[in-house]
Amino acid sequence: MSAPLEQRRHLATAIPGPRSVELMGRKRAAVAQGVGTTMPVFALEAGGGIVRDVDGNSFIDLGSGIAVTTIGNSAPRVVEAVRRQVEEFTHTCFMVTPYEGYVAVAESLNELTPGDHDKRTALFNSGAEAVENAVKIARAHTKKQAVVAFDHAYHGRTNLTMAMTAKSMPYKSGFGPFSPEVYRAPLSYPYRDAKSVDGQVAAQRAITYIEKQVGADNLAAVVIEPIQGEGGFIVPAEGFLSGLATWCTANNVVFIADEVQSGFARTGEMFACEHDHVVPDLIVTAKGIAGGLPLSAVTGRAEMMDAAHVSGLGGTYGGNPIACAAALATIETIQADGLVERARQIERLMLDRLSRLQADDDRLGDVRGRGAMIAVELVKSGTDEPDPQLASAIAVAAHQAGVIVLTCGTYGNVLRFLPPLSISDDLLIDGLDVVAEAMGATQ
Ligand code: PLZ
Repeated sequence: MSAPLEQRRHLATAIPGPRSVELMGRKRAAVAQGVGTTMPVFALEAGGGIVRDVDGNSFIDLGSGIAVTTIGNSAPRVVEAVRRQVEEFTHTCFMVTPYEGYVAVAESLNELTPGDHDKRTALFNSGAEAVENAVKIARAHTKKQAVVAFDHAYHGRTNLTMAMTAKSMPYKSGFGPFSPEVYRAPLSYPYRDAKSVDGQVAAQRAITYIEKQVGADNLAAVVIEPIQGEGGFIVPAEGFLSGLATWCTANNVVFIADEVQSGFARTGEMFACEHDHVVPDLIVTAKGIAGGLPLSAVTGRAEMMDAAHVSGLGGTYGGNPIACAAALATIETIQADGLVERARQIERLMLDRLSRLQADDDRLGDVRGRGAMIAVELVKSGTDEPDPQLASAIAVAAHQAGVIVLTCGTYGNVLRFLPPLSISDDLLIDGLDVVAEAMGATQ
């Protein structure tokens, strides 16, 4: 085992350093430009709350590789489980000769996801692939075709999930035509909705739209992120998700929660829909599920999951044994280390710090989120007009000072914080101080 990574922000060179600059040159010459870069620094090692680059710079990680390394990079139980599995076998294809790890992950997900009904699980590789499969399952179960997604939604980059994703640039522009029978309904967006639009009103607004423009008789599934990720960490008003779920049940429509970003202890519950006491018919998980290894899942009501005929679901790598070993170790880590509670502590620390900043600076239009999924929506002073330039100026300044932060939002004006739950309070406070300083410097 290599020495543990020192948990300290440290800049050894200008950002990016010379070795990263050289590697960026090679990237430009070898990798398609469509695959973008948030920060032009190349990672060498990562763990706890730190990512160290090839020039010896140590960054505070407030991104977790987009909400993936929730339990921390190279988390000890994951490293050990993966090492053991790699030595035993790396792949057989679960559809050819099955193995226990896959079944154990399915059992865990059936147990951990909301609701005590009979459940089944199928495993895949990426979030988008799992969302696609959830839609396949809903169509097979209802024998209907239409799918409703929401304003600001993000569900992936495959053809069907591009259709379900709201934002054109950079995700969809020029890549159509998109899958048919996908409709978009209005979301509950408390910061931008009129005061009179509470959760129930927003749910009714969406339901009316769905009934009038799609028709429950045609609708297989409503797919929603319980807390939106790429769309801006939008937490819907209380009553919105439950209103939709109730309507779905009454209308033979499958209610699918896309918890790819919000799942696995990230928000201070194992799954974000638990905050609203909503039990989805199908729940899609990925990202935080396996400590960084590619794995995703669809878990849901047995009668719906089993609607797809034998061999109708699958894929060469879905539920790869190494990823399954990592997932089991990840789940064990969340439970043994009390990481759901840790996410709540992180929420208190971040909301407290960011609300104090907001009190002195009205460009922080909204501070929102749950657990270790917290964001600031930036606006022009004295207005609610989105300010994407400010968001990117702050992000770039934070990067230069040694903090990894990401932006998001339909208008690109949201700074989001997704620290690993393995980060120390000291690092988190230092990271937020850097962000605050970056914000101050733009005044
Ligand atoms: N559903 C809610 O957040 C992935 C996308 C990064 P994949 N979000 C990060 C990018 O720019 O590609 C995501 C998500 C939600 C689905 C997905 C898709 O998951 O594993 O990236 O396919």
